[in-house]
Amino acid sequence: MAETRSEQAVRAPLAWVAGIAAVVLGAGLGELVATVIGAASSPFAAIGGALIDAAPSWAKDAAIALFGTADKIALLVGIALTALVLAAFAGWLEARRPPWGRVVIGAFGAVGAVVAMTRADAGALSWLPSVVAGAVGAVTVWLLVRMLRPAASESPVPRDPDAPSADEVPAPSRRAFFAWSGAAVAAGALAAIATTTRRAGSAAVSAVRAALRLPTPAVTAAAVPEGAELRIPGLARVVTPNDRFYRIDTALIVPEVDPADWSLRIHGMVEQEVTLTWDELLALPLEESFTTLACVSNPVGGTLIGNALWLGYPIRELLARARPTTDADMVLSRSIDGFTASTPLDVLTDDRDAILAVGMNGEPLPLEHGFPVRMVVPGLYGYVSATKWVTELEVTRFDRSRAYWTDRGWDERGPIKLQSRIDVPRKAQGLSAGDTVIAGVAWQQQVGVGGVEVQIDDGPWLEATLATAISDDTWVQWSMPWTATVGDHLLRCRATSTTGEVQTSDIAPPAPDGATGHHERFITVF
Ligand SMILES: Nc1nc2c(c(=O)[nH]1)N[C@H]1C(S)=C(S)[C@@H](COP(=O)(O)O)O[C@H]1N2
Ligand SMILES: [Mo]
Repeated sequence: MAETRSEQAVRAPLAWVAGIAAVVLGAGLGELVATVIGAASSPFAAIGGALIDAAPSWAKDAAIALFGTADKIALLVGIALTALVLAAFAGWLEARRPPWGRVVIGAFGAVGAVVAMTRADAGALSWLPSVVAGAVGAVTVWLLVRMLRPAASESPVPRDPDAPSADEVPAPSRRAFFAWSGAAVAAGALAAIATTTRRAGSAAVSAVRAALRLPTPAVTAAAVPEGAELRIPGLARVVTPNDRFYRIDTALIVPEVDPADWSLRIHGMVEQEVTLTWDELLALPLEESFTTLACVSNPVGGTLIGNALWLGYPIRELLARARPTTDADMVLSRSIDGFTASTPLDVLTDDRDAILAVGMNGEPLPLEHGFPVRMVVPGLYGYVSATKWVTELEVTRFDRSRAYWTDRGWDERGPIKLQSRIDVPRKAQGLSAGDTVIAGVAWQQQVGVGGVEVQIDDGPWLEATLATAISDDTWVQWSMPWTATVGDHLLRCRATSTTGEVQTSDIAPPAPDGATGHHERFITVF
């Protein structure tokens, strides 16, 4: 059969090119449509988000350990590479077994559409970008592969036996094939680039945030004490600037929540459901407080921790309006993108500065830190307390519901453990012998740090000097003079809490309830 012969005639590498060009064009246009429909509908974002949610905890831990806060970029690159391999396969399939290449690409579009619709932040049209991507990809692969088929199969005239054999595509049509494939790739890439500029340039919510003026606090935090900041080069600043604050979340695309559309619903085991709008929240007497936020995934010596001046309203006051029933013991907070955290009710109703925050270091929350409203709760790791883009507080019980991470095996309560870290001397640069300083930070929010000790080369533990703490809810800097001698040295630190607890040397990984062990640093002195 002429048809069969011509199908086998297409060379595999050309078929791969056809598949890749088709998918690049489809994906690019799909992303472009998503900028109109809403970022959550992006096929990449939807599939990436679903993968993040579906991934086993060990994979996520490994990703954070391997890529740190670049874990999302790594995931997107991984998805893109996988898509390209599948695209090449679909091109090959279209050449060998039409119409299966088209069908495979179309099916991926359909899967993307279903995934996009099942995301927590899906809109009514979230399926559209994936369907566009799939349809454009399918049609394009069909057209491109067709160009690769020898004209013979379409012509009833028997071929001249001296003409190029059937597996040779005539040069003119091959040139056309490359031209069209190149055009498809270029158009897809252009569409993708347009997507990024559009997102960066005209993001309406960024503009709203930039124009926003937060109200003056009703309760102002005391100024950072003189002596809280040791000003040692290389030592983490006692108040972390917003643009240096660590970011950890499951959101592949930062949710864009317009304050005008924001509201918080408090419901569940309450006597009175409460709804709060943005304007209502800003009209309340807002309070400032310094709280150090820490991630449970922070390894010993890690940097997934930061300290900021937050502005917000006490959650206890809002819960008092809602009146939780006496058998409730947990608040499940939910963000606009479906993330949830389970916080013990008593933690949210005692007198600590557990707040619904709108401000961070004198500015509205940055988008990636939860704009317009997030929770900040001193003393608990972020995964059980610090819900960003929060829209819902459901009062419930630990034995009735579970949260995003507790569902994946992490501890239900998540109190922050006593920890300390050496910041200087820095690891990379060698140190020259002589007088220098060892310095770092230590923390146990809600409890407070009473002291830090340093051990050099398995010698005695030596008392470091604590800087003035801002409060028990923040980390505190510490330092110790050191006369460094030539050679290799091992530095170690440990904190003692205000209650006399000494930071354990037992080594535990971050999962399931936070890393323990002493931070150690090897240093070569020249
Ligand atoms: N909506 C949402 N909020 C979230 C998360 C998330 O994945 N989604 N991650 C939590 C975790 S694990 C931590 S450690 C803190 C980090 O807050 P930051 O990114 O502002 O530093 O946010 C918490 N709030
Ligand atoms: Mo975290």
